[in-house]
Amino acid sequence: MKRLLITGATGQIGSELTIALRRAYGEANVIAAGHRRQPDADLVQSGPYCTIDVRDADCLQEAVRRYRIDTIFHLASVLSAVAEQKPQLAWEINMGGLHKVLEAARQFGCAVFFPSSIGVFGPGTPLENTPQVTVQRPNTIYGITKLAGELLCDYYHHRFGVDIRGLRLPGLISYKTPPGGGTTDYAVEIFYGALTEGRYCCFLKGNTRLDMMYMPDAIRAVMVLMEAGGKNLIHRNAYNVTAMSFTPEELAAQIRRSIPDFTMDYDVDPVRQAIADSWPRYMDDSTARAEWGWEPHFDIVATTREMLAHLAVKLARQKEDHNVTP
Ligand code: VAH
Repeated sequence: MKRLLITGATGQIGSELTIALRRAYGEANVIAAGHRRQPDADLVQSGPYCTIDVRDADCLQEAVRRYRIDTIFHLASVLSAVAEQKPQLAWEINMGGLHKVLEAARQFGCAVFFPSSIGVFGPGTPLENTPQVTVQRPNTIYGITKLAGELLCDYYHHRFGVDIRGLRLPGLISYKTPPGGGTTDYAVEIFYGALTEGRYCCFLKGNTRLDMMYMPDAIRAVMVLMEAGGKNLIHRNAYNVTAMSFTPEELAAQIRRSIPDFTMDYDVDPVRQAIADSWPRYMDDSTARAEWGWEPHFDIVATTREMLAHLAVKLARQKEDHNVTP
């Protein structure tokens, strides 16, 4: 990989993946592309940035040509909860955008990273120790686009030889960007609530168990997968990967070990609860471990410690900037 394009670079994964890739491959070789959200200073000051609507094939191909791209990290997507509110837009962006990225990759000989999700599973899937290969009948538009995306990626790999690789990512926990409309957003919002108000009102039931991962583990998984030797990648579109599985109650208890007075109450969102209930409790990620050496580094204890420490610094800096700003 030498010249990288990241779509959705202003999102939760993209904003951190861009910085990590720029450190690894050189700032000038990593082109960040956003559309809806405004890029933050880090992103614009650390390397090239351009605006791309992934539904616009000409704009996408012009960027691939102009920047001599050889690898596309395609992160632009509508997340699960927003997708249920806007299913037509979700299909346009999640499927239409992916198809245009795959066409650009086919025409210009690029490799592609595709972020699939635990959302590809649904009713009928074994939700405990969910296998790499199993029943996949998602009943959310988000899950349908991610499953169709996996199949389309496999088609472009086998039919046109495009080097595409993907991960079925769990809920991702990070402190750098605010949550973007996903079902697992509670696992990020809870830390803001704990540090700013000492409390949080959770939109999922306290016993809702889901796979989760701290963002640095996700970033490392993407980079290790994209550098792995292609011949070993049998299940390339896409690998189950997870780092931990917990419930809101368990995460709250972990936070109370640092903030004893933290309290949580519940106002369950039926839409996001129904989505969460259709997703795995915990996946079997042994295939990723076997085919390209996946290994998580952060469990719930380390993630909670890291999130509270980094978010406290971020919030203090925002408060300072707010007080200083005339
Ligand atoms: C969502 N955070 O909730 C995303 C992710 C597995 C969850 O795909 O939609």
